Amino acid sequence: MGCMRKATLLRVGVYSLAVVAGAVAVAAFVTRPLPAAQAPATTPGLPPEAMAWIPGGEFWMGSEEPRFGDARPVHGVRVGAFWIDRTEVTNEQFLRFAEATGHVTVAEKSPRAEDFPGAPAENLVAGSVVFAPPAGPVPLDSHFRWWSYLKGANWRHPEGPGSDLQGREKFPVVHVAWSDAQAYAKWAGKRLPTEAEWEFAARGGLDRKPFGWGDEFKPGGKFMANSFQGHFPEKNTAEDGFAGVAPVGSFPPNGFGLSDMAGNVWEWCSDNYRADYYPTLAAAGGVAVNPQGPADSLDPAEPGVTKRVMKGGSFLCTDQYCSRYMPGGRGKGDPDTGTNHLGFRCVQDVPAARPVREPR
Ligand SMILES: [Ca+2]
Ligand SMILES: [Cu+2]
Repeated sequence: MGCMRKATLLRVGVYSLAVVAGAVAVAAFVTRPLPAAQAPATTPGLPPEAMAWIPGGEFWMGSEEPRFGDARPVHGVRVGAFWIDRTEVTNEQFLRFAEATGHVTVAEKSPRAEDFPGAPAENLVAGSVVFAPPAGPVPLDSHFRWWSYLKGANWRHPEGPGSDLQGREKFPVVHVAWSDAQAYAKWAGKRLPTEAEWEFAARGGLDRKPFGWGDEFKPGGKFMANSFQGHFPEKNTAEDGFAGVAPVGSFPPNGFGLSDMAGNVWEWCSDNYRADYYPTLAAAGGVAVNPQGPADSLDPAEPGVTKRVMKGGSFLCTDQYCSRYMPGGRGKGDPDTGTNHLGFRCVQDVPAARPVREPR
């Protein structure tokens, strides 16, 4: 459930989704052995605070999961080494950034009429997109049945003007636009991960497993991620302990020591989103070295809307609808639209790294 645009909500409120374009052409998938990721003998210097070392390496990226039309084919990718935040950026971390810089997020500013043609003037009020479950079961044909634009919602007020961050210091910051995440990363001396880096990190050193921890969603009956149980979207039984967002690190970390790489909140990546990017990479042959995403964006479901990649799924992900807590799944979003299930984490380059761009 990663694609909900503020612009559309502001304009019409209720809207029928365009038919999602059929599965992208699948390039021939040739199974070739890739060397397992190998950690260098030593990590460079002291670990930055609260970051984990990702050794880099080659891996199979993407997913053959039938519902993920844009994650095929699985293709070989190499990423360099980097540091990555062990957790999603929290409210207290984002508060330090906001206080240090005076940064005002997109959701805190009134939408400008020229940016939202067709929106009635009374709708041009600062706010953000929140999950608002319907009273009863609904067809899963349109996410407008459970998303709405809430005036006054932003990262300081996640559920609108009546809510605040009291007791939510360790929760992931939400309602951040892609540019807000970029600004934070720059301030922190970091950057957003590429989609390839993010997925390599999320796989925790495992090879082509459906989940970041292995083969089963609930190994030994144990929840490994904050997702949605019950009946989507109206009845969340919160069997995993959380009906909404959870404090970071509430579930077991993966093999690289990273928490919440599945579920909790979606995480922005730096890449442009194109549904046909993986077939393009696979068709180029060989191993894609440190892919940075396509030069432009195309989502056949909403042509003309530039989108960025997001990964990991959220507390709203369920196998009834989306299942994108699987590391190979891909999300996409309008960079100006934050929601209450979308956040981010950052990466940092290794200072003494060799150049990671190599010829194919
Ligand atoms: Ca949950
Ligand atoms: Cu989902």
